[in-house]
Amino acid sequence: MNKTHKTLIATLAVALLAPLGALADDAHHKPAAAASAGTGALTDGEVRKIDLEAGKVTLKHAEIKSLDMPAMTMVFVVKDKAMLDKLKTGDKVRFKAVNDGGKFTVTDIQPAP
Ligand SMILES: [Cu+2]
Repeated sequence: MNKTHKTLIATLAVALLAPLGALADDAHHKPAAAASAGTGALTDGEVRKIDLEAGKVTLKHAEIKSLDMPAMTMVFVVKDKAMLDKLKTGDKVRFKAVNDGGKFTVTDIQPAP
């Protein structure tokens, strides 16, 4: 094997391996799946019970990152009782909740798309 051949093989090897390296590199640097971060993020939930008098709603909800809460079923207070008018048990919803001095309060709720 003469020098020219060695150089050619080395060049080919680089040409073949470089794209693989680039792919692997790309995988490592991909941003974490556009996290549903952001303060306006809504959480998926399902209405389990509505208490119009008390202004409370029981929701089976997905993880709420902003409240550091795993998925569960729990009672929320609603900011405005009128929010309950458009809801009924079994509805799939998307909502936003805040921790208002220890009271988990729904500030926005809408039908799931
Ligand atoms: Cu909860």
